[in-house]
Order: sequence, then C-alpha cells, then structure tokens
Amino acid sequence: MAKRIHDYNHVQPDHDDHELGYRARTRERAKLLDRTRTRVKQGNIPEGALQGTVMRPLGPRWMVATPPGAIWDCAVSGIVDVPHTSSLVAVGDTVWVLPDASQDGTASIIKVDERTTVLSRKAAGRGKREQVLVSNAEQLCIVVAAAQPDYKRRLIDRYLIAAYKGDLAPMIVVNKIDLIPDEYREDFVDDLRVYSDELGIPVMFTSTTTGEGIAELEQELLAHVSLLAGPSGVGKSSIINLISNIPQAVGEISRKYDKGRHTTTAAIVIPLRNGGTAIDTPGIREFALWELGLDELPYYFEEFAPFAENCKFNSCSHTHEPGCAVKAAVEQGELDEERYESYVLLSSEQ
Ligand SMILES: Nc1nc2c(ncn2[C@@H]2O[C@H](COP(=O)(O)OP(=O)(O)O)[C@@H](O)[C@H]2O)c(=O)[nH]1
Ligand SMILES: [Mg+2]
Ligand SMILES: [Zn+2]
Repeated sequence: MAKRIHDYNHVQPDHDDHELGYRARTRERAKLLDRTRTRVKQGNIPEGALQGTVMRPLGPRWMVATPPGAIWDCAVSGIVDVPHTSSLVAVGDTVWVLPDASQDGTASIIKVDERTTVLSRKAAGRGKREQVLVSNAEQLCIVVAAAQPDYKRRLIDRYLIAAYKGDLAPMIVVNKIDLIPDEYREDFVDDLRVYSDELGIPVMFTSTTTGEGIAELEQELLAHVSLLAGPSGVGKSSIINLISNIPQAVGEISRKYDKGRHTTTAAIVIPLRNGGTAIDTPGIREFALWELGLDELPYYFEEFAPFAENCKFNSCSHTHEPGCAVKAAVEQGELDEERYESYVLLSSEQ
C-alpha cells in the first residue's frame, strides 16, 4: 500500500474501528486512501535502493544504517510504501532508502517493511491513535531502579501489557541495587516474586557502579534486539554504555542531536560490543496503553484465571460484584495485592 505523507497524517480512525479486526481495518483505510495514492507495486524496488534499519530520528528526518556500515540522513517524502496504518516510520523499522543524486549522504525512505513487533502507546492528545515508539525489537527490558527513583509496580504492569500486546518478550531489570543494604535485598526479591515465580518473567538485579549483574544481563541481550524502557534516571543509558560498541557515546550523541528537540519519544538503536542490539529510550512519562479493551484486560492478569472460574457471575469484572473469587483470593493473600490494584486502576481507565 502506498500513501502520500500528506494524506497519511490526516487519516482518522473509523468510527466502527472496534468491530473490525486489524487487517480489516487496514483494508478499510487503504480503500479510503485509494483516491489519492499512487501505486508502488509490491516488490518493485527501484534500482539503487538499499535496505537498512532506522537508528534514530533526526528532527523530522531519520538516521538509517545500511549494511555493511553506511549511515544515511533520510527524508520521508512523496510516496512511501508502507504495510501499516500507524506511525509511518518508527525507530527499528526495516526500510528501503534511495540515495539522493547529490551524493552527500542524504537519501529518501521509499518503503517500510512489515513490523514484527511494536512498543506502542496511545498518541498524546485526543482520539485513539496508536503511536509506535519502537518496532522490531525481540525483547522488552523493563528497567527500574531499586531506589532513586523507587520503582512503582503499577508502571511495571503497564509495560508488561504493552509487551504482550506488541509481541515482545518481557524481562525486568532492577538497577541501582548497590543502593540497597544487604539485609533489605531479600525484600526486593519477594516483592517481585509474582513476576519471577508465577508469571515466569526473568527478573535481574544490576548495578552499573559495582558491575553486579551486568555480565548476566549482557548474556541475555546477546544475539537479540532488546528494547530498554522505563522511567528516566534509572540507568538505562548507563547500562548500555557499559556493554555497547561506543562506550560513553550515548549521552553525547543525545546531547548533540536532541538540544531543543522534542525528545520524549525518541529512541536510539545501539550495537552491543559482544553482538546483539540495544534500543535505548528516554523516560516515557506518559504511557497510556494503546487500545486496551476492558474484556481483554483479564487476559493480561493470567494469574487471576484459576480464581475467576469461581466468581459468582460469569461476566464478573472483579471490581464491584458480590461473590468475586478474585477479590477473595486477594484478601486471603493468595493473589498479589498490588497486581490486583494495577488491574482495578487499569479497568477504571478504560
Ligand atoms: N547508584 C547508582 N547510580 C546509577 C546506576 N546506574 C546509573 N546510575 C546513575 O543514575 C543516573 C541516571 O542514569 P542514566 O543512565 O542517565 O539513566 P536513564 O535516564 O535511565 O538513561 C546517573 O547519574 C547515573 O550515574 C547504578 O547502578 N547505581
Ligand atoms: Mg537515558
Ligand atoms: Zn470476580
């Protein structure tokens, strides 16, 4: 499907969006756009075009790396062939670029390949538009700090849902563990036991100041594309600096490019020294989940399921109904209380 950028930006979600599956919706929108678009035949890639990866935004332009080592400063203009309807180009996208005739390292993105995974949020402002923050990562490392700042379990739960929705394998990294005296460490292990033991999500404890846990984390990131996300100030960039090909460069690159720019959603792709790729993200302050249906919410709290079978009402939302077995299980300490609080909060937001 090819679209003019201009038209693309003005596509509004159909009012009956919810009833249609994603593919059907895509087709509907394609029809809407048909009036104005010029076709680029599938697979018809112009001579001289190169396939590469979107490394980071450069203001309105994009940095694209094409193997074996070229970097292009790319515009998105004219006709672009894309298979999706949200966020025309995102960091992590596999794209095709056509170098400009000027031969000065500039190029145009002419095609974006299908995304295998996404980390999305609801775009700021009104409406329900999906904003893809990063595409094609394999795993989502939810990075939090043991202290400075203290982590909030609710945010972890939000990221977990985003991971499952976007087909990313989740992992929890608790950094700055050096700030916790030995006698309190077990409390952190206990607090996160619902994730590690019940949900089977890897939980790692790290410190970039002592180096604790860094080798183990690096092992997990080998040969994968890993997205590091979490609040700002927890040590994401510090971790990546320790294990990337370009130590100390991350902060400088960011400072050089990001001055005065809207960087709240800008991610950066960084090659790791022992293989693998990390994608660093700045703290994502506003993280509203993209198109989360009330009925799908329980699906993301899978540990509730065995109890939910015993709720008095089949359609129990586990919030206010009498005879709710999930609530009873929380009261009896059989289900994690904070997970339940996350659930209630999320259901009130939908
Ligand atoms: N005590 C301690 N401080 C850390 C650790 N990792 C990072 N920091 C500090 O935390 C601050 C934020 O780190 P940064 O990597 O920029 O966090 P980001 O915003 O998540 O990328 C910096 O001052 C780091 O020096 C750690 O493991 N322990
Ligand atoms: Mg950072
Ligand atoms: Zn219930």
